[in-house]
Amino acid sequence: MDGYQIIQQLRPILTGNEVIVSSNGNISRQVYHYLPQPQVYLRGSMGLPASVGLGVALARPEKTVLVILGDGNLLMGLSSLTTASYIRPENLRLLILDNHEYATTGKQATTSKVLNYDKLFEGFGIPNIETINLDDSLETVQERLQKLLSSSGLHALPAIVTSQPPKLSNIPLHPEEITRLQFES
Ligand SMILES: Cc1ncc(C[n+]2csc(CCOP(=O)(O)OP(=O)(O)O)c2C)c(N)n1
Repeated sequence: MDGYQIIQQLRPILTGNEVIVSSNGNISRQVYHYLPQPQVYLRGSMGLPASVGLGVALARPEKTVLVILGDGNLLMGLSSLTTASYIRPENLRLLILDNHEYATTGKQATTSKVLNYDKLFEGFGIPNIETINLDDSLETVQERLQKLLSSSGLHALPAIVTSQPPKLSNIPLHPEEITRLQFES
């Protein structure tokens, strides 16, 4: 399954009480185009989605904060996982869309193929939902996404995805506007 198909699968299970923080590039564009607006669309800040998600989770304790990030972003900001685990906000969830590449900038390979997500998250002390794999059925994908959102406390869900993102236009919002829309809603 492509990352954007996974993002689309979220649509029917969102309750309206979530804030989504999406990583820069394709993922933010997909979240902007396929999921209800407004969300926190990062347009830069590569490596920082989990840190931003942690901040939003602390600022909005009444919301479930779902961070959706690519493997390039995860690898660039790995240290943020220790902070998230240490502070452990009840309302923070991480969904990793791992296509083994920097798809946004021309499909250069990342190093994520060597990652063992079970051990990685175990090491960081973050409970993870069983990884979504390429050949998983739609039902399995939906079940794991549902589990991520409904599990209590900090959880992560890695998803291995193929890379065929649709060409999507840029998000027509300035970062300051994105922040304002979020905190006014
Ligand atoms: C510090 C920094 N380095 C590089 C970039 C350029 N850049 C923007 S998006 C991106 C790829 C992000 O990769 P990933 O998180 O795996 O998401 P994907 O594009 O595969 O969906 C890169 C390298 C940047 N914005 N900031």
